[in-house]
Amino acid sequence: MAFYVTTPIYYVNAAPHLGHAYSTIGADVLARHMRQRGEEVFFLTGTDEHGEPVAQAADREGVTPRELADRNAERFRALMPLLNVSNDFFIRTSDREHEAKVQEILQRVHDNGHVYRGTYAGWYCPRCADFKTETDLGDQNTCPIHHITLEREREDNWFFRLSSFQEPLERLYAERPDFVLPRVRSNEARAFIHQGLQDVSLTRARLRWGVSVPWDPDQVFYVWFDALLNYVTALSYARPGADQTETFWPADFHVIGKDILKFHAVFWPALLLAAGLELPRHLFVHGFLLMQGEKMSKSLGNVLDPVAVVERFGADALRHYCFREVSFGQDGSVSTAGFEARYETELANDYGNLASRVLAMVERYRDGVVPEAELDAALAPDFEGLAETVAARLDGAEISGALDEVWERVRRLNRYVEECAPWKLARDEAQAGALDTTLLSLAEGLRVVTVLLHPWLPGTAERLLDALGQPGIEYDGARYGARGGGARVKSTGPLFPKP
Ligand code: ME8
Repeated sequence: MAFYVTTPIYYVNAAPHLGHAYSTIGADVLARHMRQRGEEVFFLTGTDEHGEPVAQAADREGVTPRELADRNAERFRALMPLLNVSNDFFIRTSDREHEAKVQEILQRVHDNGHVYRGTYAGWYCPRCADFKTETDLGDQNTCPIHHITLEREREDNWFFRLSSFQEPLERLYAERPDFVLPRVRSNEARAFIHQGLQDVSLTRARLRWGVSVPWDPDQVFYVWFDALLNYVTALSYARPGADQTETFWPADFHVIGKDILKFHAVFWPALLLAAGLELPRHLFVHGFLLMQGEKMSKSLGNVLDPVAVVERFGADALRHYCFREVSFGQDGSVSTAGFEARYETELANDYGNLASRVLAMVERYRDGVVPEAELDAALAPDFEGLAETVAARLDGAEISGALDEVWERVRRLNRYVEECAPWKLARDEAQAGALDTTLLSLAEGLRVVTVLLHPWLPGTAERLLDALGQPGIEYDGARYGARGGGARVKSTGPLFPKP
């Protein structure tokens, strides 16, 4: 079966920060898990390069939008391998193929009768690239997100008949309660639709940095329509010479932050319906990473640099921290101190020490070969149904919930070491059989949690499975008892050394 997951495409008006890394790692966890399950996966990320957010930032820096886009797109692209992110393609909306496909699809939307000429008069935030209603505005006509004073704009452009999708969208939300997850975000989208949908500008007259409108070349498409379409256009050219749309569309998950809910939960399905395309299966909407109580954002400047974190602690540590510290779907605070604490207590102590103890005991007591013995039945109930539970959680993109399930078992294995005290068994020849059972059970439990942890900790999991002499990460090996004894272990340095 095919599985298609996407991240938002990020504006190239500044360097990436931890918020961007967060969505991307979330999508990567789903992609890696599905590959373990043998699915054919396509995982897309990339950059959103048109519109005022980029044009104005370029102006401020005294470079052309193209120069700024080239510079920052490269930083986002380079971030992916640093984060151990396994995207299959990196789209840039300035790709010629993307632009051509946007023109083709939006021409069709026009020809299908969903577009008309009109005049926009109202408020617009060039940083959000969003049209604001009076009720959206903060004090003195400011953008409530960017705190900048907005101008009233008036321009002749082309409108998309969003209002005519009122009823189909209401039906969509009534029929598919899991179209938007978690449920609170679905309710939010429904409430927005319920207020009554207004038509929205499809094109901009005053801007040059964008995809030009085929039926009116003096205009460019409003950046959000150009951007949303990336999810479809990428499939047509990501693999040279092969159009993968049939295989992967509709997407299984668009992972997004709650700031861009309206665009994805309202504009996007309406646009797809207007273009005669199928709707994605789910949007998963996560919350904000906060720093000092505020949304981490480039305009507020309270950002953590993911590159610096990775250089100090490694990518896997960051991937683990994000989903342990903040429940995926909710807002939560992050900090360097919190990061260090979890690194120490969970990665270095809970997991890293467990791994080094198990490897060392097999080495010391059984010359480095995991004994062939009976598994300890005492651990069986703790692992019963675990792989299925983790898979079911991840089918709903519950990335923190799934990780919690596995971490409970990591802790269970630590308690098991203390309960069995293999160092005492080793002193008594009569307990040789019991020691065999304990060592096999520990090696097997450690192997199972490591296979399950692979989506979060891909580098660590590979290293540890190799040290256990059991390199496979396939999901059907994620059952306690799926492998027996006989493997030769080798030592590995500390998995999570002191930074
Ligand atoms: O909105 N916490 O791009 P963008 C969690 N180009 N996630 C965060 C975050 C935070 N503090 N800050 C950013 C755009 N993000 C458009 C998207 S999609 C067709 C076009 C993440 O660069 C989160 O996923 O402003 C959020 O939705 C996204 O970055 C916004 O990135």
